[in-house]
Amino acid sequence: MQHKAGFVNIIGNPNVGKSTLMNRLVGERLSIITSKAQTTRHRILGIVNDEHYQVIFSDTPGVLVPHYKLHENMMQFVNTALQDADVILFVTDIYESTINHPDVLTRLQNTSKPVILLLNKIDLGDQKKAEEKANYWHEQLPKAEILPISALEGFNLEPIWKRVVELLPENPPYYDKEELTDRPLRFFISEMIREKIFQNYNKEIPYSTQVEIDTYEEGPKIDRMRAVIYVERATQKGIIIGHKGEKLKKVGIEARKEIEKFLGKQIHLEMFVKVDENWRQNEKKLKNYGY
Ligand SMILES: Nc1nc2c(ncn2[C@@H]2O[C@H](COP(=O)(O)OP(=O)(O)O)[C@@H](O)[C@H]2O)c(=O)[nH]1
Ligand SMILES: [Mg+2]
Repeated sequence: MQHKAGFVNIIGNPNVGKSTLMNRLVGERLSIITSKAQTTRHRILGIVNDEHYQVIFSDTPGVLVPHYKLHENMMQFVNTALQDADVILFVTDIYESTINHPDVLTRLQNTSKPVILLLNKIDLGDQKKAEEKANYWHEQLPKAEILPISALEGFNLEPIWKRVVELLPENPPYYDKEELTDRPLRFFISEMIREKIFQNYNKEIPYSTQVEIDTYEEGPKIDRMRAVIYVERATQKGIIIGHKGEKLKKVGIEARKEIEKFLGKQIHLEMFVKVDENWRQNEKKLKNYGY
């Protein structure tokens, strides 16, 4: 049997469950998940290896019409993912009936790549609603295979696996078979902190925040790390820290627990808040932060 390998790219509007699905399929918590839109800012790879195949899943930012330079760069991740996919997993849910950006629908209609349309959050609706949506999407994307799923509850994910492996092209592995992702540990740690920021602050705060891991020292029993939280304005710094530092402390405790679970080891986490004026609008700063 020839070895199969390929890129299976997960695309869709914000909040439909792309990151939840990716983590389910990969079996690790690589992508952060919150109830807020635009949590995922990068393209994140999750690699699943078997003796006979290598599936490289990509989680991507939600499709949107850009308002910030950061958004433009986020959409760039989506566009590349549409281009280099061997299989496209287009995720929508039982409530949605549009794609936020018209170009993305056109590209899905015209692509020669196989598209599997996943109607997610089936756990929240009835059969009738799911059928309505399935009919609607069948008209929009006649070539797509449609599967109702619940990423959250792990419902109906087996057929995705089956089809994905069938559709994978014959290729040698692209990545080392031991590898789970292409990103360094520090990236995932900063993402876990960002997740807690999304969960603890409102309005523009989470969106104005960037997290960098400054130092990381591995120890035999405990790893020590220092994170810098960047915000766009001085007023936001005060909000992040909160009265007597209570708010930041809460974020720190929650993030530490998450990171310890991920690493399977105790950590010491130090956090600082700094202002980086209007970083979201500055191409050079965005590059620097990896966008
Ligand atoms: N009820 C339900 N909620 C889901 C499901 N999948 C994801 N969610 C929730 O939808 C929200 C957005 O999920 P996320 O994976 O971050 O979506 P993304 O923005 O597309 O990556 C989170 O609150 C998830 O818990 C599902 O199958 N059923
Ligand atoms: Mg996401």
